[in-house]
Amino acid sequence: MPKSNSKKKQTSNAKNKSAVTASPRPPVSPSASPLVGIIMGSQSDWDTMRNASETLTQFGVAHECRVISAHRSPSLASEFSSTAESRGFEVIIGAAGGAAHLAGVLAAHTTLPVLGVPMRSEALNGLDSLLATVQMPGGIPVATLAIGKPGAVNAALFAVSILANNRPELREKLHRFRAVQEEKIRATVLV
Ligand code: AIR
Repeated sequence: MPKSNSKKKQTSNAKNKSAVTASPRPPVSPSASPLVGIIMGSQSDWDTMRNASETLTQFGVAHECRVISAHRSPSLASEFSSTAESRGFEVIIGAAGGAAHLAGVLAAHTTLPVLGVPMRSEALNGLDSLLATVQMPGGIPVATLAIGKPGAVNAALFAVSILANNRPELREKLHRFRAVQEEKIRATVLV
């Protein structure tokens, strides 16, 4: 992970944003001091998970996006998760489809909060991913969000809520986000 002299943990990283919008691949190390790890089981999950990355960027939250498979690269999954806390991460988002064990495996190796996002699968439309992610045994929690894009966006918003517990400026941004959201609904006119 590249280091930077920046003292700020939440940065609106312009370089990161252009990588997110211009590249079809998840950026591996988009910011110097990432607070949130967005981990996905395959490159094919990026189209969905870029929504999580873009939401965090909108809030100015430094994050890192990576492809790590619980099945195809199990030792990388345990290595990432078991060292995440000491590297300054505060929340991990784990997204996978089908036999979606990634979030659970990440959670098994850390006490950081792990948010699971089930990917919409071809065979079962994401029901397999949902059940594989949500049905954790008691003792190792994964907070599971909705299937697909709404889950990706909400995982990022949930991560912001967690970080906002001791960052008043993020709490304020969340209040503003909700106010704008409500204002759009109030202003909606059906023709
Ligand atoms: N996957 C990858 N390793 C383990 C799992 N469960 C998931 C990915 C992706 C799906 O398998 O998260 O949603 C299909 O991956 P691919 O690479 O075949 O497109």
